[in-house]
Amino acid sequence: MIKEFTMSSQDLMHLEDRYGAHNYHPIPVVLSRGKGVHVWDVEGKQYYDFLSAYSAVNQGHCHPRIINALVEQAQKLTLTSRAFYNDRLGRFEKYITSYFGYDRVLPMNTGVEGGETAMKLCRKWAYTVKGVPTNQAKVIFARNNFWGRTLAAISASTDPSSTTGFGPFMPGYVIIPYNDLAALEEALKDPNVAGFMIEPIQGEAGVVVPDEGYLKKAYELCKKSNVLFIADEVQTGLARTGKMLCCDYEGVKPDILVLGKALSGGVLPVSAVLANDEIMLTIHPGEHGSTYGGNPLACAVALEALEVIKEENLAENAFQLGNYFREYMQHNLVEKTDIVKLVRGKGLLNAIVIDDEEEGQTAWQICLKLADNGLLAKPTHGNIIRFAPPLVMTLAQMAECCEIIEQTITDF
Ligand code: IF1
Repeated sequence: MIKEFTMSSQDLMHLEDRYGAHNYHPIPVVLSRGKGVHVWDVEGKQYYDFLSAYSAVNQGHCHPRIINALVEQAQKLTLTSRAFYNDRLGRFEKYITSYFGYDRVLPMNTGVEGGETAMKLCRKWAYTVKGVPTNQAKVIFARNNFWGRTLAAISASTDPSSTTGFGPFMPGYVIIPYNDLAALEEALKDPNVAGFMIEPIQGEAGVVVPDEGYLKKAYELCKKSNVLFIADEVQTGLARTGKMLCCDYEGVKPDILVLGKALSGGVLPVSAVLANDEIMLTIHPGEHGSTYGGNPLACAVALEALEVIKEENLAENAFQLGNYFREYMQHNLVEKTDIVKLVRGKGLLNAIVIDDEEEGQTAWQICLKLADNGLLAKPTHGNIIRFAPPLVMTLAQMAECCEIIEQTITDF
C-alpha cells in the first residue's frame, strides 16, 4: 500500500488535470466514499448521488451483499480466462437466462462490448440463418443513439462530439429518426436489414421517452420483415425505469437483450447479451470472447447484484418514487417557474429541460449549486439535467431531495 497522505480536493483535481487525458469535464467534486444513496468528498461533505454512475449503482453504493460476494470470491479465484471452465460461470449463466427467459447468455465486460457482441450475433444470424449475402448485412439505429465509445458504436452516432476526427466509420448502418414508425417501416423494406438496435428510452440524448406503443409496434414491424429487435437496456434495464426491463412496459421480448452497468451493482464491469439458440449458436468456439468475459469474480458479483434487485423490490420502488419525483417537479417547478420547461422519464430515470439561452450554461450552473447544496447531478446535452438516484432511495429521502432541487432552482 502506497503511504497515504491526505490530499485536498484541489490537489487531487490538479493531479488528474496534469497526469490524465482530458477526455472528461467533471463537476468539481472529488469523491472518496459511497454508501447507499450517499457519497462523500475528500473533505467529508455528504451528497445525495443523483447520477448513480449513469445507472450502474442501482443497488446503491457498496451494497453489503454485493461487496461480500466480491470479497469472498476475490479470495478464492478471480480470473481463469475461458481457456478453462470455472465453477462460477455455469451457475451464473443458468441463473441469468432463467431470470430473463432466454436460452443462452454471452458474458462480456463493458456495455459497449455488449453492443458489439449484439452486432456480431445479428450479422452472423443474418448470413447463416436469414440468408443475407455475405458482408451485405445492415443494422438500423435511431438518431441520437448512444451505445458507447468504440469505433463501431460511434459509427452509429449522430453526435459530432462522438464522431468528429474519428473516421472512417463502420459500413452497413442505417440511421432513422427515433420514435418514428413510418421511417422504420420504410427502412425495413431493404431485404438486407438484419437488425434494429434501439434504446427503449434514449439516455444520453436526454432521457427521451418514445410514444406509448412505439416499442411494441417497432417489434412487430421487425418480426414482419424477419429482422432482429435488439434492445440496448444497458442504462434502462435492471429496474431503473420502474420495471425489470424498460421493454416490459410494452410486453416486448427483444430477440437480443444487452445488459451492463448495474448488472454488477457498480462494483466491476460486467455486461451480458441474452438470446435464444437460433441466434446465440451462430457463433462458434474461437469466434468471439474477451479475456475477462465470464470471469468467476464477475459472475459471483453479478449473480448477487441480480438477486438484490428482486429481493429488495427495486423496480417497484423506482416506479413509486419516480411518480413522486415527476409530480413534484411538474407542480413545483414546471408550473411555477419559467426556468424548467418540462420533466420527463420513467421510474428513476428522469430529466428536466432547462429553458436557457446561453446553451447549457444555466444547467451547468444549477448543477454546481446543487453540489453546494449536497446533491450531485450533471447536465447532458447542454440544457438537460438528468436525475437518476440509486433505486434503494426511501420516499423520505426523495422528498428531501426534491426540496433541495426546488430550492436550488428557484434561488436561480
Ligand atoms: C461515459 C453517456 C449515459 C449507454 C447505453 C451502452 C453504453 C452506455 C444506453 C456503453 C454508456 C455511459 C458511458 C459513460 C456515461 C454514460 C452515458 F453519457 F455516455 F451516454 F449513461 F448516457 N448503451 N453510457 O448509456 O456502456 O461501455 O460505457 O459500459 O462516461 O462514457 P459502457
